[in-house]
Amino acid sequence: MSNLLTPNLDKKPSSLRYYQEGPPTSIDISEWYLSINGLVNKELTLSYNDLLRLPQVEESRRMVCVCNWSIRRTWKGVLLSTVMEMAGVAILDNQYLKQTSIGTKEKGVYQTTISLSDAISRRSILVHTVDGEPLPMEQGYPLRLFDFGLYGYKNVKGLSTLEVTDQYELGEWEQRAGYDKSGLIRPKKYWIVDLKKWQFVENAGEVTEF
Ligand SMILES: Nc1nc2c(c(=O)[nH]1)N[C@H]1C(S)=C(S)[C@@H](COP(=O)(O)O)O[C@H]1N2
Ligand SMILES: [Mo]
Repeated sequence: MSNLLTPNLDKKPSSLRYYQEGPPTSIDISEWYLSINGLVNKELTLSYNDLLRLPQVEESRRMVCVCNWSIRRTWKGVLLSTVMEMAGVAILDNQYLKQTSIGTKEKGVYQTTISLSDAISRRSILVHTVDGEPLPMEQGYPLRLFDFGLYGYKNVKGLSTLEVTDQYELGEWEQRAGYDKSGLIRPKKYWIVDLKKWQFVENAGEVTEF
């Protein structure tokens, strides 16, 4: 399992620093479902075990935060394309995916909307495991949708609903933070946590060159 471990993980900025609505204090996994609804042919309600029984992928990919740090880790889960196929979704331009977190009573939910066709073409993953272990609560247990071409604020932790929609809107927390709607990773200098150095990223979108 050691090849799955992220170097310098202890130097990663705290998850709680960027957790706007905060992680739920506890989750009864037998009560948790991922709902997939909206412009679908078939609404889906998937349990944690349903997701674990679907075809899995495990990939080393880099996530980038809008506040200029980045970390490459090994993420495991189900391709977004797998569940979109199951829901009978035709992948069209001008279709979006509105993600909603489980959230907390005190601070409500976190929501963000991304382009569906871009997310599919970038092999987005519904992640349940990182470096061989279930996601810690602060990092999105039980499930987190990752489009690795987008900044971290577009990857909802503690996911509960995916709605296919034709409305492309900025979420309330994103608005409060002053974030851009597309969330596409921009070329600039980032602190690369796992490599312990600053590195310039030349191209927009997913960082694949290191
Ligand atoms: N539900 C939810 N998911 C979220 C956020 C949030 O506030 N709420 N913050 C995002 C931001 S800005 C970042 S950088 C990452 C941080 O992920 P980490 O816990 O793996 O560091 O989570 C993202 N996902
Ligand atoms: Mo972030």
